[in-house]
Amino acid sequence: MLERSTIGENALQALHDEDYAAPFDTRALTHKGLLFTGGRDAQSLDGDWNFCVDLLDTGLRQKWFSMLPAAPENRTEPWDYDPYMGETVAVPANWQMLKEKWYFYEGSAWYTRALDHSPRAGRRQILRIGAAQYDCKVFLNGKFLGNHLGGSTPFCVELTDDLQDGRNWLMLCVNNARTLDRVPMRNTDWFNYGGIYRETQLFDLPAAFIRDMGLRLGPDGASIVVDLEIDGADHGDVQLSIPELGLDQAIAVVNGHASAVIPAQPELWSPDTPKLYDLQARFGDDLVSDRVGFRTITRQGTDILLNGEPVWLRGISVHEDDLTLGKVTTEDDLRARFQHAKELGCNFLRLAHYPHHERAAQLADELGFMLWQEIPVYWAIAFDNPATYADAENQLLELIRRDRNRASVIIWSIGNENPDTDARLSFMRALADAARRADDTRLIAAACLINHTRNRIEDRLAEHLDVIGINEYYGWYDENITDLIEIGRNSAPDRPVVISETGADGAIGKGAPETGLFSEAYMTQVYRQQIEILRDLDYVKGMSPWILYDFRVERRQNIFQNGFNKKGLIAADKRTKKEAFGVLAQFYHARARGEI
Ligand code: GCB
Repeated sequence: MLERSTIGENALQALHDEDYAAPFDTRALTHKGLLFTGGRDAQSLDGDWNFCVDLLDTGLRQKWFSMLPAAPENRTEPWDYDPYMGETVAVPANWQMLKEKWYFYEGSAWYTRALDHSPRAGRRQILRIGAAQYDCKVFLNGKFLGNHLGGSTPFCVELTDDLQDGRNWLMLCVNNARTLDRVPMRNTDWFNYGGIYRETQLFDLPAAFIRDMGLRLGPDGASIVVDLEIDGADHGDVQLSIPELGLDQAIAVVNGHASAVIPAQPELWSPDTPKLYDLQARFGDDLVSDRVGFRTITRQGTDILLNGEPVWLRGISVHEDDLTLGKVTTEDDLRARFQHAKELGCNFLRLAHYPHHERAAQLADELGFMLWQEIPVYWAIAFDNPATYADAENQLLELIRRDRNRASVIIWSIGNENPDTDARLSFMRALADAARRADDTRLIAAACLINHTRNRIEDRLAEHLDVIGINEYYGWYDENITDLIEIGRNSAPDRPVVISETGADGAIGKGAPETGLFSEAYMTQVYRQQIEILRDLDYVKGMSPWILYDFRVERRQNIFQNGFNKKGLIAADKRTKKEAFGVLAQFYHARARGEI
C-alpha cells in the first residue's frame, strides 16, 4: 500500500530517516545572487498563498513539493496535505499575527502559489524574496532550487530554466526554529516571528543585465567611484548618467565587471542637507536607476567626522516590531518612526538587532538621518562553528550589497554583547575584515560590554573596530549608577565610543507601579542620571538609548511586562509617550542648538 508511486516508495524512509533535511540544505542562495533592483519593474507575488504549518517536517520527509496537482477523486494514493488548495494566508505577514494558534509556532511552514508564465525568447526570470524568517527552501514545479539562511536579508533565485509555458507552482518551505547554529541562536530579547514578511517579486530581465551596482564618493571628495557587475555578458559598455552633475559616461565592461573613477564634485549629503542625485545606468536593454547621496564618514582619534567635520550622534535604537503586524514594515510606520525621531531631536538611529526593511535606509537618505545597521550576531553564537560564521558573513554581505548606496548608513555593526572569548574574537575580527573588504567607506562597530571586573571600557575586539559601541544599564541591571562615573574616569579609549544602549523599563497605564522598578518615574530618573554623566565624557561621541517603542518578546513575563520589553520611550501603541521621551528630547535639542 505504501509503494504505489515514487512518493509512496518514499513513505517508509520518510518515517525513519532523520537526515531527511540534508539534501535541502545547500545554502546556495547567497549575497552573490542578489539582484540590483533600483528602478526595475517587477511582478508582485504578494497576496494569498496556500499555507500549512508543518511541525514534524512531514512535507520534507514525504516530499509534498513533488505531488502533482490533482482533484481528490483522481488521486490514487492517500495524502497528508494539498499544497494546491486549502487554507491561504497573506504574504507578506508573520504567521503569529494571523491566528492565535500560530502565536508561539516555531518550525516549518509551506507557502504555495501558482505562477502563470508565457516564455519569451532571450528573457530571464529572477525571484526575489525580501525576507523570510529563517531558513527558506525554494521549489519550482517540484524541483528544489536552493535554500537561504538568515531571517532579515533578501535573496534571489533564478527560475528561467525551470519555468514552463503556462501554469507553474512555486513552493517555499520557511522554518523559524531556534537552533544553536543559527545567527541569532536560541536566545534573544526580541520575538521569534516566522514567515515571509517582506515583499516577494518576480523580475523579467534581458539575457544580459546589471546584477549589481555600487557608487560612492571617492576618498579625494572630487570623484565618484562606480562598480558594476554584469550577468550574461563579458564585454560591452554601461552608460551611466547623473543629469544634475552633467555626467553621461560610458564605462567598459571587462570580464563581466565595470568600474570607473569619474571626476565630479557633488554637493555633499548630510542630515541638514540630505542632497540626493538621480542616476541611471544602462547596459544593452537593461536599465536601472537609483537616488544616491555622496558623503564621507571617517574617524580621527576619538572623533567621528562627517564630510570632515566632527558629529555627535543624537540617536535612538529601534526594533522592527508592531502590535498588529509583527515584523511587517509599512511606509506609514516608517514615516511615523522618523517623525518621532525628529521630535526627539535625533540625527541618528540604531536599527537593532538585524537588517531592517530596505525602505528604512531609503527614507533615512531622504529625511536626513544617519544609521547604524546591524547583523544578528547577538549574545552567545556558536563562535567556533565554521558554518555559523559562513551564515553570519553572508548576512553581513547581503546587507552591505543591499544598502551600500545609502548615504544615511554610516556604520556596519557586526555584533551585540558577545562575551570576550578567543573564539568570539577571531569570529568577529573576520567579520570586521569581511565588512571592510566589501565596503571600506563606512565605520565598523559592535555593541560591546563594559569589563565589570575592572570597571572600564575594555574589549579585545575594540582594536578591530572604528567605533566602540557600549551597552550599559547603570541604574537598571547594574543598580549603582555611580559606577558609571568611575568607569568614565577609568577608561581612555583611543577611538570614539557610542553608548549603543542604556535605559530602564517604564510601565504605564492600568496596574503600573507609581514608584520603584518598572515605574515611569524610575525610568525618567535613570535617563536624567545617565545624561548627566555621559554628557561630560569627551570620548563619547553619541548615544542610542534603548529604545523608541516598547516591543513584544517571549522572555518578559512579569506582571508589568506581560510579554513586552517596556524600555520604550513610547508605548507599544506607538503613540503614548513616556516622561523620559521629554527628558531625552530636551538634551538632544540643546545639543543640536550647540548649548551643550
Ligand atoms: C540589551 C540587549 C537588548 C535588550 C536590552 C534589554 O543589552 O542588547 O537586545 O533588549 O538589553 O532590554 O535588556
